[in-house]
Parts: sequence; structure tokens; C-alpha cells
Amino acid sequence: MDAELVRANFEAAGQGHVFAFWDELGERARRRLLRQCEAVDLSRLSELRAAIDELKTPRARNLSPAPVFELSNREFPYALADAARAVAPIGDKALRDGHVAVLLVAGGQGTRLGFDGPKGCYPVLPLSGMTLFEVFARKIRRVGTEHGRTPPLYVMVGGHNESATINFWQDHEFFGLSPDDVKFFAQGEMPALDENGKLVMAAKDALFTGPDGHGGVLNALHAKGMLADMRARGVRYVSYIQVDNAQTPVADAAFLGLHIAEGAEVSLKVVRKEDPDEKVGIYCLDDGVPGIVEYSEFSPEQSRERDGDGLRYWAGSIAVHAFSVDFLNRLADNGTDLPLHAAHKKVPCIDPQGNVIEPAQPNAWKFERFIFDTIPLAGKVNCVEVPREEQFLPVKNADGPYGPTGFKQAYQDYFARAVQAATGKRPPAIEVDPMAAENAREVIELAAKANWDTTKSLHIKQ
Ligand code: UD2
Repeated sequence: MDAELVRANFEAAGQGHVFAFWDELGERARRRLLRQCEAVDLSRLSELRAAIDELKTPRARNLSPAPVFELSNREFPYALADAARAVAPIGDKALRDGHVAVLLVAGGQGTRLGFDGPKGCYPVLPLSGMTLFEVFARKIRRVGTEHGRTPPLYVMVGGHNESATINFWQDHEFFGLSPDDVKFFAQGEMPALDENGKLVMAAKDALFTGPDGHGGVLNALHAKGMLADMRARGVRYVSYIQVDNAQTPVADAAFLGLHIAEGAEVSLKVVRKEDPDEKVGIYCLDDGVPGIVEYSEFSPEQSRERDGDGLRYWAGSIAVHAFSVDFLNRLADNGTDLPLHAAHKKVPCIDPQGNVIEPAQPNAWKFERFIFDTIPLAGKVNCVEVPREEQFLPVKNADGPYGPTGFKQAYQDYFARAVQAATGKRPPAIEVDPMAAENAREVIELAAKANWDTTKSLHIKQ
């Protein structure tokens, strides 16, 4: 590593301030800074600036609603629609044949939830306090019990939570999954730019960097050997889920069946958006090409447009996907980089004198890639609508409907409604072990064989 050369390159790119404290730094600190600098591709700073410009002055879009199929009926308890029921056996077979893996992205920082630790360690279920990670592990075990093959799990972590996440899984003996079938891999990092286009320094010897977004999964899967691991295991389809949504089915056979039967390269699930300000991306056509327009990039007028009784752009993405591994490999082989999205954020940094600053207002631009930007690149896309309370109850914020209390309320309402449908009575509180049942239909089936006391809290266990 030639420090002089790296420094000269940074000077030439207008980023000489990165070395402002070089003379004060010891050997280790210098090595650390150089290592970070080497990871920055200066030729791509213009891409970061373009992402800021795009946010400030979004390009004109030619949007129109996109076709969406219904995965289930609209009436509680939401039986599968005929078309989905017909193809579910195809998904079942893919699961039995070991062609499916689960990909859980858990590299975010969970700042909005205000939880100190990886978000997956958050105790989410109302009676037992089961954590998000355990919920997903138990869902996967159940898929294994039902199909005779347990899908391998790939967990994307961030540099900031990698060891805490791995330690948590080890401490809990992988929640009953085989350690060989749970792979952790870290996503990449992105630097931040200040208002003058300068790289933000976190300390005298360190650039600020943050996770490169869930879209970083594309590079990380390839770079960390996960695509090769999938190939070696014979995995053809990936069930992609995000760590904040405990209610999502994992490796959903009907969804996978539709994906396979339609020959799709990417599939996605949406819910009907009723509040135009709800923070979910919208699935639609942009110049005739399917994709997701992120809530922050949608104009307020357009998100409020109405069509009959509802919103014209109602298809809110819940960030649940199926991917064909061939498609992911093709993108990796072509060296495809998903576009960068900028966000104006409060980024802790140092001032020109080296004093640490905790800004009260957004002071810099952070950059992320989004997984849903793979959609316009797919040869075939398949989108299905799912019932919100059955599949989308995320825990994102400290309070409100997307907070832990909102989650517990909606989760218990949904399952208590199933018990009421089956027994005529509603328990005062309820929790359903993910290994016992995944949705209201399964709870209703269990009720036929059980004799529950619905006057007390009901914990349905395996
Ligand atoms: C995301 C979608 C939004 C909607 C919503 C549904 C984006 C940008 N927006 O909103 O359109 O579909 O989800 O729930 O995706 N993550 C990483 N690495 C990162 C950043 C995030 O692994 O660098 C993970 C994170 O751990 C979590 C998930 O991605 O599992 C969601 O990330 P988010 O909180 O940034 O996305 P959000 O809620 O803004």
C-alpha cells in the first residue's frame, strides 16, 4: 500500500481533507485509514453526486398501475385463490427437492426502533417474548417438517452487527436449525458525502461508512461465496424476507409455485395501500417497465390519485420476494450494480479541527442500493396481492402501527379472530408458535382438534 500514492489520488479527486490529520496518526491508525481509502472507488464519486441530484430533482416518470394477481380470497380467513391453490404443489415439490433457500436480510441499523442490538434479537411475540430471529428459525423448521427438507438459511448482516448476530445464534444453538444450514455473510459499506461533496470523516483516522442497503445483498451474495454455496446445494429459488416482518410466511409454497409456473425471475408480494402516506414502495410500471417506486421518491399528488373507491397506486410492496438463482447469477456474472439512492441524514462526524460532532439536523448524504431495483432487470416479474394482517405486520418504529405495541395488537386481533371463527369465543390474549401454525386457516384447523380454554391467555404451542 503506497500511502503517498493513495494520498495523491485523494488530493486529485478533491478529497485531500481525508489526510488532514495524517501527521498526527500512529502506525496502526494510518494503516486503518489507508485500508478504508483503498476500498473507496474515487472514479465513482460522480455516481454518488448523481444520486443526490436525483433525490433533489427527481427525473420525470411516466407511471401507470401494473398487473397484480390475488394470492387468496378477500374474505377472512383468506383461503388460497384457485389459481394459487393449483400451483402450490409445484412449490411443495421444489421444497421437497431441496431447491429452495431462505434469504433473510438483517443488516439494517434499526435506528427507528431504538433497540440496542441487531433487530432480529428483538423480543417480538406478545406472550413468550420470542425474538424475530427465533420466529424465522421456527418457521423454517416447520417448512422442513412439512416437506422433509429444511431449506438452508442465508442471513445478511452488517459490519456493525455481524458478531452480535452470530453470537446470538450460537448462544441459542441456532434455534434448532443445523449450524451447517445457517450461513451469515456481511454486506458492503458506503461512505457519506457532506454538503460540499466531501467524504465525511468519522474520526481523524476513519471515514464514516454505513451499510450499502439491502440491495447490497446482490454483490455480497456473490462476493462472499453464497451464490456458489447455493449452486453446490442445488438451490434454484430464493425466498427473500426482511427481518422486521414476523408475520411473513417463509418459503411460501403457493407463492413459489406461482413464481415457478409463470417462469418468473423475480416475484413480489404487495398489500392494498389505503393511506397514501404509508411508507411502502409502490409496485407500478415506469415507462411500461415493472418496478417499485420508493415512497420517498413518489410525488404527494401521485400517491393521492384515486381510481374508483381506492388509490390508483395501491400496490404497496411488503419487501417479500422470490428470486430465481439463475437470475441472481446472471446479474452477478454481468457485474450489475443496482442504482444508488441518496438520503439526507444526521451523520456523526468530525469538524476541520478534529472535534467530534453529533449533528442535530441532517448534515450529510448516505447512499444505499435497494433490492427491488432488480425488478426492472428481470425477464419476467410476477406480483401477487396478499392480505395485510396475514402477511405484513412489520416492527420498524418505536411506536405507532409499525411499532411493537401496534404489532402485538394487530397480531393478536388476527389470531384471536381465527379462534373466534372456530370456537365462537375470543381469548383475551393469544400467541401462536410459528411451528404450530402460520395463519388463521391453520389455527382454525387446530381448533377442530383442540379443547382450548378461551377465558384465559391462549398460547398455541407445537
Ligand atoms: C422497506 C422498503 C419499502 C417497503 C417496506 C416494507 C426500502 C428502501 N423500502 O422500507 O418500500 O417495502 O420495507 O416493509 O427497502 N436492511 C439491510 N441492510 C441495509 C438496510 C436494510 O439488511 O443496509 C434490511 C433491514 O435489516 C430490514 C430491511 O432491510 O430487514 C428493511 O430496511 P429498511 O428499514 O431500510 O426499509 P424501510 O422500512 O424503509
